[in-house]
Amino acid sequence: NNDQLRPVRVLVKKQYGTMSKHYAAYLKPHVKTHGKFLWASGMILATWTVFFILYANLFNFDYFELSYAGVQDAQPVYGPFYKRHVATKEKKSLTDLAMRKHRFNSFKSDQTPLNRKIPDTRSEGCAELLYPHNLPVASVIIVFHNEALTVLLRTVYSVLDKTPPHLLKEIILVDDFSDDGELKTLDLEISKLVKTSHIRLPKRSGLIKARLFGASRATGEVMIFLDSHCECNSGWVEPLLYEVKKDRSTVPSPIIDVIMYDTFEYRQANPQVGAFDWSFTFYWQLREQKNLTEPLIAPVMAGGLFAIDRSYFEEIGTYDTDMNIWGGENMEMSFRIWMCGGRLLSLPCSRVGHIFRDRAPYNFGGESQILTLHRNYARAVEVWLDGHKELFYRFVPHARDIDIGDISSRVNLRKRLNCKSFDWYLENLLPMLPTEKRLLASGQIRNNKIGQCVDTLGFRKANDTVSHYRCLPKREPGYTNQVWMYSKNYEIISLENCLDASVPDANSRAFKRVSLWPCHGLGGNQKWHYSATQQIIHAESQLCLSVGDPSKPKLFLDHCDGSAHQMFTFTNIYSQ
Ligand code: LR7
Ligand code: MN
Repeated sequence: NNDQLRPVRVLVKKQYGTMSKHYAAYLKPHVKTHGKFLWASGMILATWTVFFILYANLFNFDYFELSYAGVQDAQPVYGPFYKRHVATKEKKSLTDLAMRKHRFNSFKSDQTPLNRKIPDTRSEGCAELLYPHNLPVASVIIVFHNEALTVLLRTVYSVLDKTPPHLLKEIILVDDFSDDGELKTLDLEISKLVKTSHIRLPKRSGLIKARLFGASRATGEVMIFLDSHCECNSGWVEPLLYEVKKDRSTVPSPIIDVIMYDTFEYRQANPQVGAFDWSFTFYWQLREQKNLTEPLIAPVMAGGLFAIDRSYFEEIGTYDTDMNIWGGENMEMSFRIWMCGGRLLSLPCSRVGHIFRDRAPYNFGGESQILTLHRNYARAVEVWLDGHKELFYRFVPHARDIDIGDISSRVNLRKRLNCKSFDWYLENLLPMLPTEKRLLASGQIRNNKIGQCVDTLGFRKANDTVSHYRCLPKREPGYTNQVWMYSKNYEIISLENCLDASVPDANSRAFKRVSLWPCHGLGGNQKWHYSATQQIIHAESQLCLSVGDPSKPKLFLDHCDGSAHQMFTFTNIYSQ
């Protein structure tokens, strides 16, 4: 009967277009069951997919159990500013706002659980190591000025979660006179947490004094300092405490992983240690390791993240309390610890993430950042660098003119502790850093024909082209880009990089551009002879450093022709 067939015909038409009634009738029972089955299962699948996507997005699975903090249920914990629904357009403007305010994407942080999971980045073999149960107990000290609330809370949550309770005495937050309203609810948030307290300084003191204030309140055997935008990783604390327990004059740091300032992605860092150049710019030196779990000898600490025995911290002279706000205290402390009998380590088995940003988001208490920084540097230099301070001043000339105040108590401290010389420090910890004893010449490299100086133009990455520029007086910013050191290994060094040229094809009259490359100490493309005729000759190719040909790069290699375009003078030549 036709009435029963009608709806089926419609269905069949929809699916197969036109086809004979006869054929449709033949297909009828088949299509009917299939269609229903497909439709039903499709709907079920679609419902589940939609549900899953919503669920996974709204209720991020990516969080840990707050087991150590006493909260057993795994629940995502969001900061108080967490908003679930934000339109895409609004998202962008909130992100821009956050970047301007904190120099990292604090809006992204507000959208991320405080107890999010991060990958275990410890070096291979670390997770299997066993540590003694009776390690010293730690006070964690975190100083901050106008930190983003959720970023600060995540730092604290990660300490609570990743530190076995019997090893954590307390967490001391020191608020360095923040004036950001966002932090009003901090006390309330902290009152929900165990072992955590919060003190507020009565005036802006800078991170050095703020840390000292935290230290004065600490009661644990070991103090661990952290920046206020960190995340501690699995097993971070045991290796630190173990090294201090073995030797109380060891000051270990974790390997500092990277929390991306824009996406908040947590990334593993390579095993590396701190080093510096003559402008006191801190940089990381990668270290090859045979045994991946072995501690690394660190010439200097980055400054923010380290563990130290509480009584040793006193004994070794805490900090220079006349350093202001930010910067240089890590250099001073590193020199002091090494030269006065202690040592600094970086531990590949201890991992803590840190948000690195391009510049400070806060003011420097009414002074310029560079003045504060250079004053702090100069205080460290005058106390610790002995005869080597001239090299520092060559790169940071205006630091010489800064009033650095009284340093006598620090000089006395050095005497009292009977500390070794800076020569000893350099020989043992940074044998590659050029010193006057290791130099033939230094200063600006001036070409007399065009009256300009060889200049890095401020680029310091490997393979950046080197050029020339108007010779700058010492006081002008950019002067440092024209300071070179000509070493007894015949390298021409700018800070930690060397003038480098790959050898041009032997039969081409080709020039080659001259670039910067990390100094390798092997000669080769980094070996230059300074001739009595003032030529700078690339040893490998026997070509001369040249300027003044408009068809070529500003600084290039060419056949030596004795012209003034290939004659250079150094500011200082050292008699041997
Ligand atoms: O006036 C201030 N008061 C503060 O309490 C200025 C800063 N601070 C706080 C601030 O909120 C933060 O928690 O001090 C901490 C460090 O300040 P950052 O994060 O702006 O400094 P940074 O990470 O750029 O700088 C590194 O060098 C500094 C030199 O003074 C300190 O030693 C930092 O602790 C140090 N950070 C690290 O070592 C982490 C790894 C970075 C690297 C390399
Ligand atoms: Mn920091």
